[in-house]
Amino acid sequence: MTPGELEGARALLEGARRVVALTGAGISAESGVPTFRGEDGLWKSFRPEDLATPEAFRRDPLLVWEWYGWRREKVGACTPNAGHLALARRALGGGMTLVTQNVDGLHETAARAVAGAADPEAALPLELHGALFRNRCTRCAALSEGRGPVDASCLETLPRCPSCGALLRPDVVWFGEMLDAKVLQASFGAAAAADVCLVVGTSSLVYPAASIPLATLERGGTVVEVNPHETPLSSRARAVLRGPAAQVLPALLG
Ligand code: BV8
Ligand code: ZN
Repeated sequence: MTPGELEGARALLEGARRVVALTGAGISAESGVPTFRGEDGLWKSFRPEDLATPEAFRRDPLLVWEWYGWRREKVGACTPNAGHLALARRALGGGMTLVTQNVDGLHETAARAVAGAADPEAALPLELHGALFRNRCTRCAALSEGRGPVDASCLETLPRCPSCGALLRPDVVWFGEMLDAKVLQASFGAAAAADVCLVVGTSSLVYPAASIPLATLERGGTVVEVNPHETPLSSRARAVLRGPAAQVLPALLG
């Protein structure tokens, strides 16, 4: 990333009335959260179709809960990095909608840290794929907090619904499942109205999330990509900043 590229991207963002920021697992990499398809990728040791699908959960709820229990422990020890904080500060200033594919909750933690006693609302992200630390009942859909350790040693010790006693699941969107219609509509609506879509730390492989920047492009907006590596979106970006989010975002948004 050259100073000229950074200046060009800064000018695009400063000139934008409305910005949508779309983030993926890469923005949390420097917080210690493993990405999905990187070297230490989560999927490396597991295959998505083995674990992050409703079929897998029906077939082997113990294995799926064991994986999510491990992720909760790992992610629970992570804190937002300078990239999350820079985005939260910019979003609190107004004019930016934050949309994330991540389920780690680090954008929300960053929003509350930056807002302090002020209202964090403007920096709370639209969570396309749900939340790792939230449970949903497989029968009555009641939501509950899911932070503690998960005992996946047998069916009897798996998390149960406090209201109806049925088996709980992590409140995330699995492959083959629909995303929340309201969240999708808000995300695509914001992208269609945006002058710039800032795309940070995503391989742009998972749909429909990967279509969000296209909604900005279709309305004549531009894309700025922050990613150390090339992605299928890179060729559509007006500015590409090839660097890690925790370094690039403070320089870009600071
Ligand atoms: C659906 C939650 C259908 C669970 C996740 C074509 C069109 C439409 C759909 C499909 C299609 N083809 C296939 C599909 C189905 C599928 C899909 O897109 N598959 C892909 C693999 C091709 N989509 C779905 O199933 C979706 N549902 O379409 O429903 C439907 C329709 C009608 C009726 C019924 C159903 C649901 C998708 C959601 C799946 N759930 N997660 C959980 O987390 O446990 S997806 C999972 O991947 C995560 O959410 C993650 O966020 C997401 C995307 O990955 P990334 O975030 O991009 O992370 P990745 O590791 O891939 O990349 C990291 C990037 O960061 C890299 O580029 C790297 O270079 C960069 N990076 C690394 N370090 C840094 C960095 N960047 C910056 N700084 C750094 N330091
Ligand atoms: Zn229930």
